[in-house]
Amino acid sequence: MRTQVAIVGAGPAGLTLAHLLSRRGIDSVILEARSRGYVEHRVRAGVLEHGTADLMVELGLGRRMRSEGMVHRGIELRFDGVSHRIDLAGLTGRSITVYGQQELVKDLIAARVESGAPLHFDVGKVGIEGIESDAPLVHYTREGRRERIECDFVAGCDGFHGVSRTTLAPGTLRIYERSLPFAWLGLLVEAPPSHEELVYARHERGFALFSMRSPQVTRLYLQVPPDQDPAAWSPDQLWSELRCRFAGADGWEPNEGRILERGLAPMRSFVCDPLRHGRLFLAGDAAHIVPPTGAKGLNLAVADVRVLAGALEAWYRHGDPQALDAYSSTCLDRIWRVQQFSWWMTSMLHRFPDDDGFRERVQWAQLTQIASSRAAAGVLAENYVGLPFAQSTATASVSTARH
Ligand code: RFL
Ligand code: PHB
Repeated sequence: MRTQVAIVGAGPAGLTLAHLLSRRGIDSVILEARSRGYVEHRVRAGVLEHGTADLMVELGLGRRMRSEGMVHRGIELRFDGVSHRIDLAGLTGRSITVYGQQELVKDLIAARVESGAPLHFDVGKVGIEGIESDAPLVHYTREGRRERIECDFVAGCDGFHGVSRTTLAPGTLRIYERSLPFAWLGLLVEAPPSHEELVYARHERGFALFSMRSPQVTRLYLQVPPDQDPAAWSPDQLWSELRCRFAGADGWEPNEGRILERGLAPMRSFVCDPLRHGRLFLAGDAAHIVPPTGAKGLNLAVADVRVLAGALEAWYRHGDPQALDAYSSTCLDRIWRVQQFSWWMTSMLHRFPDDDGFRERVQWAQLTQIASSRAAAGVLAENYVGLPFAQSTATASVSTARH
């Protein structure tokens, strides 16, 4: 088989890239290690930045998101038992859309399948070769047979544990990494959300987050030790811990209901540099991970492939390699800004095991400033709804020199 771009991984990065390329008349083949059912039911992110939601509409994929997704114009920060609303729309003129990642993935897959363009699930033993040549090769197994794809470029969109990044020889990439001394225990609950907006709560026992998936389903997270077994908590323990961390004078608490699903999300910050080697381009979680506090991972994955699709278009249409050459630095510019935001949100809201009281007071000072200063709230809001794309492109030349 031959194609222009072989895409490894059918998560938000790989699927969005395939649609962006097809819009530009560029062929691709997507290879996914898991089954369609698995990928469509993997519960993960829930917040789409303004620009991510707009892109889905531009791609003709916004119908269900527009009807079932929930547009939020603000979020709440809750500390010392009091909620402080951050008026995202008032501060930035923009909003976010709460729409489950798996719903977005379902929409992307349905449209790809309908178009008849190749998307292969359940592939095995994916290997990438010849990325330093003009004719890379991706080989894999499918239904017990060995297959191979000859292509011009390979997009490594196979997440943090994929093969693309590890294909590169040690020393090719510089890795920046921090692991955090806690994890999130995530719950999907059959209960109507008891509040219209997300609530980020800082409590001396640890962070808690109230979110939602639909008018019938609440999504909740609790900060827990990194090695915690999610099954070790009884429902009574979970509800009592959640009530305690959200407690306040207004008496607000999440509605309780049947726990439909629970899972543990480790927290880490990770960036590899550069994002390109020869004809292999890394995008999304394959290249970077942010702690989920800023709700940025999926959005950053989509931002990468937006840049990649534009660069591939310039190459195919005009034979111009400049944007492909700048891919890594253009993306890293945004990646580090998002990394900084996610780190800041995480360190402001979580309890750190080694804290001697100093960090707690600094957190309180940061939160108080956001609650009392429009300028400080504006910085949070601007990052939360998503940095504008023109800005990160405009600074590309600066970052090209730096990276
Ligand atoms: P994905 O989604 O991991 O997709 C990679 C795909 O590649 C496949 N794969 C392979 N395919 C072929 N061959 C191989 N050898 C392969 N190895 C792997 C995998 O099966 C998979 O289908 O990466 P992508 O596309 O880069 O997307 C990234 C996002 O999924 C991720 O950043 C977000 O989920 C992070 N995240 C959040 N991001 C947000 O923007 N907003 C949020 O509100 C948000 N909340 C979250 C989150 C992540 C969480 N967890 C579970 C870490 C909340 C949580 C709890
Ligand atoms: C979610 O709804 O899953 C969610 C919301 C906000 C975050 C992270 C996850 O910061």
